[in-house]
This record gives sequence, C-alpha cells and structure tokens, in this order.
Amino acid sequence: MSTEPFYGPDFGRLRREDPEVAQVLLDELRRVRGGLQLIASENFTSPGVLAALGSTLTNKYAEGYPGRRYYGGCEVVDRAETLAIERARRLFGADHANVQPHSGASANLAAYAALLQPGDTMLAMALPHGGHLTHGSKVNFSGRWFDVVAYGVRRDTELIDYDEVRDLALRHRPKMIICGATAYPRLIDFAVFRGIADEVGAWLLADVAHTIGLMAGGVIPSAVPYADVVTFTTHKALRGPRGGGVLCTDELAAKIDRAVFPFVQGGPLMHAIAAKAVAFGEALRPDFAEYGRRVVDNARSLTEGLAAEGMRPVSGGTDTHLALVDLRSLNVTGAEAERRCADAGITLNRNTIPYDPEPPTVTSGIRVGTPCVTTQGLGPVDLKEVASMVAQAVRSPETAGEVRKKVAALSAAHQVYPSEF
Ligand code: DSN
Repeated sequence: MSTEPFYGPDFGRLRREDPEVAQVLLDELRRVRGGLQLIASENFTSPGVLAALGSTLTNKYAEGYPGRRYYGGCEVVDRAETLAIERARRLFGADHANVQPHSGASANLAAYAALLQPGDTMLAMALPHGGHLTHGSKVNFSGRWFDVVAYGVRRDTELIDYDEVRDLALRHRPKMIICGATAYPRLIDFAVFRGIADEVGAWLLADVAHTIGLMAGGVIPSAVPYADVVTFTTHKALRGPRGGGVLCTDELAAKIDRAVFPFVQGGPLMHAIAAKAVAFGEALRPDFAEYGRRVVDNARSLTEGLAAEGMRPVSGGTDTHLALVDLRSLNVTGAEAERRCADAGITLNRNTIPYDPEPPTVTSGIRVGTPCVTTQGLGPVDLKEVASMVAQAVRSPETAGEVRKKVAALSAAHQVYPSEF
C-alpha cells in the first residue's frame, strides 16, 4: 500500500505534474494536523467520502433525475443518486429527498423558489441573533427578493422568543416561516413553530444545516415530522462532502425537484452525490449515533470549561455541537480572540452575540464547535484541556508559543488522517 497520505487516487502523480497545487494540498493537511479545528460548521470526512469526491464521476453531465436525464450514459451515475436518495430518506425518515443542491444556500434558494413568489413575506431569525445570510439578510438575495420580518432571542434568556415569533406571524401573515440557525446553541422547538405556521397558514421551512448530523443519529429531536421542507448541508456534523440537500413531503416532491433543477441549478455534481451516498451510508451505522452523542458531550465539556475560565456562554450553555461565547468581560473582541487563537494553533471564528454592540467584522464573541475534534477522537476530558488552551490563548497572547506546543501535542496524539490512509 502507498505510504502517501490520502488525497485522492494519485497524489504522487499530481505532485510530479503540478507541484504548486500538490503543495497546497499537503500544506492544508499539515495545517489541520498541527492544530485544533473548532469551527462549528466543519468536519473531517472519511477516506470513502474523499475517494468518491476524487472519482471520475466528476466528469459526467447528468441534468435531470435518475431515469429521466437530458444526457446519455447516465445509467451508472443514476445508481449513485438513487443510493443517495434512498439512504437519505431512510436516515431521516423523510418521504422525499433531493440530493442535488450544491450547498445549503442553493437548497434554501430552491425551497423558496418552490413555495414563494418574489415579494412574498417570510419570517425568519435575524442573522445577528444566530440566523443565516439566506434567511433574509439585506446583503443576500433573500433580503432583496422577499419582504423579510425577523425574530430574535430574548435579551434576558438569549433563547428564541416564541411569543414574539407568534405575534409577528399573526401581525405580518408570512407565507413562510423559517426556523434553524447557524449560531444558536440550544434546541429549537419545531412543534411550536409548526403550531404557529398552522395558525397563520404559512409553510414551515426548517434549515437544519448545522444540526442534521445530530438528527441523523437521533441525538436531538428531528425537524422532519414538523416542517414542510427541511434544508440541510452534508459537510457539517453529518461528516459528508461539501453540499446540500432538501427533504420534504410527497406532496411537495415535484415542486422541490423542479425548483432545484431546472430552476436553480444545472448539471448535478455526480461525484459529490456519490460522496453524499457514502456519508449517508456511514451515518446509518449505529456508531454514527455514538459519534453524535460524543459531539454533544464534548461541546458541553468545552462550554463548561470555558465558563469556568470566565468566558460566558450565551444562553448559559449548549444542547448541541456548538457554543457561542461572550468575551466582553475579558475586554477582548471576537476578531482579536480569533487572531490570538490562530496564533496558538486553534482555529475558530469570531461571531456576533445577541444584541452585540460591535459590528459583524469585529464582534463581541466567538463560536466554537466540536464535530472536528470529536472525529479526531478527543473526549470530554480533552475538551476541558482545550478550554483552558483557548482561555490562555485569548487572555495571554504573549504565551501563544507555549499554547501552540500543547495544541500540537494533543493533536498529534489524535491525528487527523493518519498516514496509513
Ligand atoms: N458558513 C456556515 C457556518 O459556518 O455556519 C453557514 O453557512
């Protein structure tokens, strides 16, 4: 077996033929091997997922759906998409799955295209409170094409204000209500959202890009029984390739499929769809539920550790894979903390906190997540150590070199993509 690290079918050849790009791949592997990745939306895919991504399926045009394509020669790639669809339906207990969206943003665009007209009203969580760009931000198509009403979290509890959601829904009669977030550490009550949507006759869209991997293992309650449409990404806690997907009822299946193709997208990325099939297959195994439970246990341990270091978790803690930390008492901005942690080999992102006095480029907080470190094999005890490393990096930037050594030692003990791959 080759001793080369795993990047795809023939890294040695790439190194000979294009050493510049080969070096980028090597350097990125070294970067993740030498540090700790706490970006809540990232993960480390399996060798099987990487193999599908690096396969010849990238060559095939296959506009349409299995059995009804606009190109010849699709009989093989049809099998990949059918496997992905069937596995997604089984994994999430959904009537219908569309696995073609290139990203979560594309999945949302398709869901809006299927159910809304430009100018319609949508009610969604404000981005500064944890929502997403595609949920109606002014700098995104969604904010320009729709009449957006935003809800947020309460100032005192930092939890979604369901009374406000209901009041706004009754007042504005949105055609769609969106729940789901990118920086909300707590569980979302999909049943309450369903009740509000029914009261005002709105579609309910759950964008569970962040938490779908935890729903896959049954670690947290699923949105599928409650939402008309569920959009998701495949590359976060779910640990698949970069990409998106849509789940919906049989009633909406044709509308969603027509919205994804031909309305929003052209040819599907068949190598990515094959990789999604691999990831769904992995997530169907019992050990994936165990992984999801460990992700949450690790996030709790990290959050408790940070709180013990005087770094206040927004909403007091977490029920998921991520925490949002308010740094104001340390007098350090999110941007500065992100930079200090980077110097110490810890990758995380600055993040607005609810009612943040700082602009989004600066912020008063950081977001941390545990999908990557859990895949690497770290456990709750390690995460307590990670919390003190983060705290030292943020508080004492002059000791970055010392923290970097501790980070490298912990990472080396739980290596990402060990060389036998
Ligand atoms: N950029 C993703 C995240 O980090 O949450 C959302 O699109």
